[in-house]
Amino acid sequence: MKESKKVALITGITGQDGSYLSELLLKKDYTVHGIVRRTSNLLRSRIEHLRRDEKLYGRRLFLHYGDLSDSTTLRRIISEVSPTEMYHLAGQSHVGLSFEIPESTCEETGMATLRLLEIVRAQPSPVKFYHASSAEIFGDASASPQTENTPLRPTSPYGCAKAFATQLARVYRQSYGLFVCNGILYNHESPRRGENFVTRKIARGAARIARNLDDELVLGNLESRRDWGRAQDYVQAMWLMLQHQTADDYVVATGETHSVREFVDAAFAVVGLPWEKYVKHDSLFNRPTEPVRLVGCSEKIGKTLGWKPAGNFAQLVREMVEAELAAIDSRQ
Ligand code: NDP
Ligand code: GDR
Repeated sequence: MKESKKVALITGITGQDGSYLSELLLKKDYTVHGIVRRTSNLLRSRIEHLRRDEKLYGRRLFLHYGDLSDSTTLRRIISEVSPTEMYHLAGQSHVGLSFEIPESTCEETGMATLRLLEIVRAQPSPVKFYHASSAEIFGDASASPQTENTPLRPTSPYGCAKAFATQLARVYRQSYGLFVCNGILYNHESPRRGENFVTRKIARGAARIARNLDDELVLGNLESRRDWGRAQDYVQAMWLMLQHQTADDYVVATGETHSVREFVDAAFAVVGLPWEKYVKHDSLFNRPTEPVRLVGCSEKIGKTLGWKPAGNFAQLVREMVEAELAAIDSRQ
C-alpha cells in the first residue's frame, strides 16, 4: 500500500473533535496517528468504528499510548511519527469542572501545550501545529462580538489555562518562526458531545423523558447564552488553518447566541413535550462565575480561508435529539 505523504498526529483523538477530525483527514488520504491515554475501559466509543475498519486501522490509522503529563513519551511519539501536521486537542475540557480541579486543568491545558511546543521546536523537519484555543479566553469580554484582537479576560481556571496556552502559541510563532495556529473556537456540539455538557445533557434528557426512561431533567443557569455551532463544520476550520501559507489565529463562531432556555425549548419541541413540566433547577450546576457577552466574529476566517458555518441552531438541536432517540430505539 502506498504511504500517504500527509501525516497528522492528533492529541485528544478519542474526544468529540478528535473523532470528527480523524474522519475528515482519513477521507483526505492522510495517515492519522492519535495519542490515547491509558484508561480502565478499552472501548473508545467515538472512534471504535474507525478502529474496527481493517482497511484503516494499522494501515492509515494508528494509536499510541501517551499522557499529556508524560514528556518523554510525547517526545518519542512525535519523533517516531514525524508528523507534517499536529492537532493538539487533548485536555480537561469542562469549564465548570475546572473550578473543582483547577490544578490538573491548568497542568493539562497550559503546561502540556508548552511541553508540546518545545518538542515541536526541536524537531528536524517543520511541523504545522494547531492549538485548540477557546472563546473562554475572552471571559468577561471587553467587546462584542469578539475578534482575534479582543483582549484576553478569562473568568475560569480553564479560561486562564487556555489564555496562557494561546499566548504561548503566539510567542512560539513570533519568536521561533514555528507554524502555529490558534483556533479560537466557540462552543460546537454534536451527537458525540460529552454527556455532561449542556447541549448533550438536554438532548439526552428530552429523548429519555419522551421514551419514559426519565421523568425530569436537572439543569443549572437557563439564562446563560452561548454561540453554538456544529462540531463537524469546526474541524473543517482546523484543517483549513494548517493548509494556508502562513500561520495565524482565527475566531471560529456562528455570530449568533441562544440561551440554554432556548435550547431546552427547541429540544422538547422536537419530542412534542412541554419542557416546563420536566426541567428542574439545581444550583449545583451553577458556576462561581460565567463569561459574559461571548459571541464570535468569524469574518477573518471567512475572508482568508473561505470557511463558513453550515446549518443553523434549529437543525443542530434536531440532529442531537434525533440521534438520542435513535440510540435509545436501537437498544430496545
Ligand atoms: P473532549 O472533552 O470531547 O475531548 C478531550 C480529549 O482529550 C479526549 O480525547 C481525552 O481523552 C483527551 N485527554 C484529556 N486529558 C488527557 C491527558 N491528560 N492525556 C491525554 N489525553 C487527554 O473535548 P472536545 O473534543 O470537545 O474539544 C477538543 C479541544 O478543543 C479541547 O482542548 C477543548 O478544551 C477545546 N475546545 C472545545 C470546544 C467545544 O465546544 N467542543 C470549544 C473550544 C475549545 P479521553 O477520551 O481518554 O478522556
Ligand atoms: P461551556 O459549555 O462551559 O460553554 O464550555 P457547557 O455546555 O458546559 O455550558 C454552557 C452553559 O450552560 C450552562 N448550564 C449548564 N452547563 C452544564 N455543563 N450542565 C448543566 O446542567 C448546565 N445548566 C446550565 C453553563 O453554566 C454554561 O453557561 C464549552 C466547552 O466545550 C469548552 O471546552 C469550550 O472551550 C467552550 O465551550 C467554548
